[in-house]
Amino acid sequence: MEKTFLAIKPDGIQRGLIGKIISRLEEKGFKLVAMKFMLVSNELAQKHYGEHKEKPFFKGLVDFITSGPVVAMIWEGKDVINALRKMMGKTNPLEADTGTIRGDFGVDIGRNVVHGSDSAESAKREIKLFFNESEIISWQPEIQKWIYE
Ligand code: D4T
Repeated sequence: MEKTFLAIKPDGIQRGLIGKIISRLEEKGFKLVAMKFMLVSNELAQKHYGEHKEKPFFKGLVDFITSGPVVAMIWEGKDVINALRKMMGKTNPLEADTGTIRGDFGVDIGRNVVHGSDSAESAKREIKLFFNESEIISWQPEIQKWIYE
C-alpha cells in the first residue's frame, strides 16, 4: 500500500475545514496513519517548497504556510498519491472541478486549502520532512475487508 503526505494549510484551519477535509478521506476509504497540528518553521517551509525557490510566488508561499497552524497527515491506501491529487483538484481552485476539495472550498491559487504530494518521490521526501518513523502508526481498520476485495 502506498503512503502520501497531505497538509491542511493555514487557510483551511482558519476557515474551520479540518473536519470536512478529513471526513472526505475517511469516507473514501483511505487510512490515516499519522497526524499532527503544528506550526511550520521557516526552515521547514523553505525545504518543503525548495523546488519553487526561484519562482516569483515563493516568498508569498513560505510566508503563508508559516503564518498559522497546519494539520500535517500521512494517508495510506491503494494508489493513494494519485487519488488524493484527484480529490484535491487542480492547483488553482477556480479551475478545480466541483466535488474536489479545492473546487468546493477555494477561490485563490495562493489560498488553495490543502497540499498533497504529487509523486511517489515527493511523498517519500515530504513524509520524511514532517514525521519521524515513530510517529507513523501501523494499524488495521476493522472495516478494511469492506473496502478492499
Ligand atoms: P501544493 O504544492 O500546495 O500541493 O500545490 P500543487 O502541487 O498543486 O501546485 P504547485 O506545486 O505548482 O504550487 C505550489 C503552491 O504554490 C502556490 N502557487 C502556485 C501560487 O501561489 N501561485 C502560483 O502561480 C502557483 C503556480 C499554490 C500551490
